[in-house]
Amino acid sequence: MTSVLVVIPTYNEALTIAKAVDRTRTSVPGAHILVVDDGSPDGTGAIVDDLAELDDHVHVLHRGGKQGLGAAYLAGFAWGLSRDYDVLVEMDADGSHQPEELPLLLHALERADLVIGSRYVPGGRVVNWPYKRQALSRIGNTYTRIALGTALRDTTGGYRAYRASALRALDMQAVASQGYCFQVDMAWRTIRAGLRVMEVPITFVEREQGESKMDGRIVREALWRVTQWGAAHRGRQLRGLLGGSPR
Ligand SMILES: Nc1nc2c(ncn2[C@@H]2O[C@H](COP(=O)(O)OP(=O)(O)OP(=O)(O)O)[C@@H](O)[C@H]2O)c(=O)[nH]1
Ligand SMILES: [Mg+2]
Repeated sequence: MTSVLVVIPTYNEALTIAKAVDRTRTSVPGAHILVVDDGSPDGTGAIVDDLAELDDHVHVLHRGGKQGLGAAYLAGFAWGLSRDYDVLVEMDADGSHQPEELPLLLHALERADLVIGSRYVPGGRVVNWPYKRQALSRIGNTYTRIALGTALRDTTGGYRAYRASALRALDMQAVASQGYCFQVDMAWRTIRAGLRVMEVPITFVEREQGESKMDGRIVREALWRVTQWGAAHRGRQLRGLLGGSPR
């Protein structure tokens, strides 16, 4: 039996979290859920405390204040790995990721170490995203693919399933990425570790309630870091071509 932990980071998701938890419980009844809340001023943490009281499959990790998506996931992964879950899933609280599609990700994980729910492979869809937001995501993903030379179509996607063994094989202490660049960082580390990364199509739906935490700082961080990783990668390739050590 595989034990699955779905990690859901939250900051001000009082309007969306109960539904996300409920849909996930229905879709994969055996899975446990860990909500990592950064002291949301809107009371998200207290809502999940109530849910956890009624359901032993629901857990909460309360953190002091808003510390970014990456830090929340690292804390959630550490929580899950120390409790020996076999699979750790990343999912947003805002309804963009459909819990009903989780069985597809878990099924694909039988043949991979990381499965990314992808908007940009055949069969993947984006619903109700404003043109500007969609353009930013597509340009970001295309830039990442060219800079890093990967075949992945949705490196920034945040609906994912990792084998615990894959997370254990990565040097997560060294992950400094905070915003959605965290997703690129983790995918890139997984590829470089020689692990198997697979994309499965998902339908991504724009949030209907609550507010996005996406901002210019998050975009600048991603651009800066991806460019650095790309330059380092090309440098390694060049040294390899010139006969030196590729690393
Ligand atoms: N714990 C924690 N969760 C966060 C933080 N920032 C964002 N989140 C959560 O991460 C998930 C994704 O954040 P969103 O605001 O939806 O950002 P996004 O999906 O990149 O952007 P949109 O597509 O515009 O919604 C949501 O569940 C947020 O509540 C943070 O600093 N700490
Ligand atoms: Mg979102």
